[in-house]
Amino acid sequence: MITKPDTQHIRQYLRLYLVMGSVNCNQPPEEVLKSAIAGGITLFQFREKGVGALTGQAYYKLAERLQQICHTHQIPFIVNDDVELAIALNADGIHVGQEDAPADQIRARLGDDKIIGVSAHSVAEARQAIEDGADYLGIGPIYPTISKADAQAVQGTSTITALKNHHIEIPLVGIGGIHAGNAEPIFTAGADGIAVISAIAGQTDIEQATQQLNTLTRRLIAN
Ligand code: TZP
Ligand code: MG
Repeated sequence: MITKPDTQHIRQYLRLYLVMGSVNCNQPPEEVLKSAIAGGITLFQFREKGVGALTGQAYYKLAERLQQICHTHQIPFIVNDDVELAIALNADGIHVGQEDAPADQIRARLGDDKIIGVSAHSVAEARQAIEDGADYLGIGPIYPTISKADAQAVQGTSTITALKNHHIEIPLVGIGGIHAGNAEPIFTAGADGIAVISAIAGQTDIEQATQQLNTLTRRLIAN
């Protein structure tokens, strides 16, 4: 476990955010995560969802192993949706959607020292999440994605731009169909980072793909 980062550090953690579970991997997830860390990811979310997702003890054990790898390399370990798992593992944080409990209720269960991310698709949803105490917002899908069956409509960078126009200053990460060739507009619009599944987990050479995104996002964030 890490101590809860302040807002500026959360921005830095969001720069290159790997989201994945076993379903997204063509190699053992532990190997995918180790290679991605070697390539330079800054944050990790365990998202075990979709056809063939692990359940029960296998789900829990995988989460535990991935958390251990994150811990060794001081990468914060975020759990997707599952408050019970986040509590059981004493994870560094959780990421929830609009269909999940609001951030204030989750905070009451997890404690003040945890990172809470919320998916938001509009200025209204963003304002509510901020009021509820979210630490960062996930915005997407930016581009078409094959990794989320129930994804909302593709929005490009319009929501990020709208949030910035409303002077909403919470850390933001874009997600959905992002790869090295289309990441730039997301940073230009004002996001602090990109969250990806297939652009890392779906690649043959995970470390090299991550390195490319690492170099690119470092450059884009500096501009
Ligand atoms: N939420 C919105 S799009 C998405 C999630 C979890 C999937 C992102 O996966 P990919 O492969 O990077 O498009
Ligand atoms: Mg959810």
